[in-house]
Amino acid sequence: MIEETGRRLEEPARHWSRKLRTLEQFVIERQGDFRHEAGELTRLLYDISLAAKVVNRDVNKAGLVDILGVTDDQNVHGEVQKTLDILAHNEFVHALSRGGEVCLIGSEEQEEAIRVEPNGAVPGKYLVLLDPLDGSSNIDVNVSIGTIFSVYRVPDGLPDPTMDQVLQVGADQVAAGYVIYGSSTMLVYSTGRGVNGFTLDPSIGEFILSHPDLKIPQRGVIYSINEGNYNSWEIGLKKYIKWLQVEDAATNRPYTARYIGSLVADFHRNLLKGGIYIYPANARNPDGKIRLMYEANPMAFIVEQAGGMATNGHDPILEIEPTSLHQCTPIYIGSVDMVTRVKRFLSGAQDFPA
Ligand code: AFP
Repeated sequence: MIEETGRRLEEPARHWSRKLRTLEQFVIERQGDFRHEAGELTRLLYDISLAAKVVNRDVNKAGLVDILGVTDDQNVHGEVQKTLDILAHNEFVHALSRGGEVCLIGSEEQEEAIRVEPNGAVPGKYLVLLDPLDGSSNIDVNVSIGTIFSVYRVPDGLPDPTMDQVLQVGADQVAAGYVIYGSSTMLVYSTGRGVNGFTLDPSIGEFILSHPDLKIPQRGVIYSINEGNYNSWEIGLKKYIKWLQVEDAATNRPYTARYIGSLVADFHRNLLKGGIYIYPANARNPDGKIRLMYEANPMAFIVEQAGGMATNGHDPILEIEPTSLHQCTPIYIGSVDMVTRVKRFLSGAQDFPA
């Protein structure tokens, strides 16, 4: 476009910005994918992304707090970590309480469900379950951490439900996602029509579509598991891990071990590159350590939408009947070929010396 004076109005930078799709624009464009009232989900995802930006800012400041000892009452190591956990919990709860879409929140940081007062005459129709800061033991060593969220619709006819009344199998999630606070900050989510990833551009404060229609490779060469617990694993898992470590050019073995100890970070890497994340039952954690409702289910929803697989070793994660908000489950999640293979070892259909 040219002004009367002949000066060009369109600068190259403005032209470039037209190609960007922000999370908000994308969610609005894709409202038709959502089987319920689309505006509600748009608002809910907006609230989540806003809280994520605030938590991102605080996570980035954590190191500075460490060095500068910013406030008198904050003492460094364990305290900073604890403070960030609670801070993230508060941010997400506040953000989700504002819009009026949510009636109940379940958080890893709080034993009891949080009831959200209706914002007007009509109570919220959604239940949100979240792990506000997953992998928090990694905060003070500057390693990636994340937030995981899971969204369900509350069945009609339950205006003031209790958590027990609305806990549902993972297959009933209407949306799920995670935020990874890493070398860059990303938000990855699905409403059941594929998976899309957005990278936070800190200069404009927006999540920008960077990974459209994510698909996990069908097979990978990365396995992520805390091998320190080897001695207390079931025999099938021991055999599988030994099988992965044998040299065999035809199957690209030995595979590569990568374990950060942050589910979000390990999962995100395996989603992009192909791989398997395992947290099995062990002596200390007979039901595993990963929480079904706000860790396993949302990640299973994402991985299945990306063409991958998630199981507790026998059954699909998304079909496990929940019994309580904080229950744990063993989890094997990632590329289809790898999850299928480990299931064969667990069932005894494939054998190898442990
Ligand atoms: P924290 O949030 O307590 O650090 O737990 C993180 C987590 O639930 C998951 O993100 C890790 O993969 C897993 O625990 C690590 O557990 P181990 O330290 O037992 O390997």
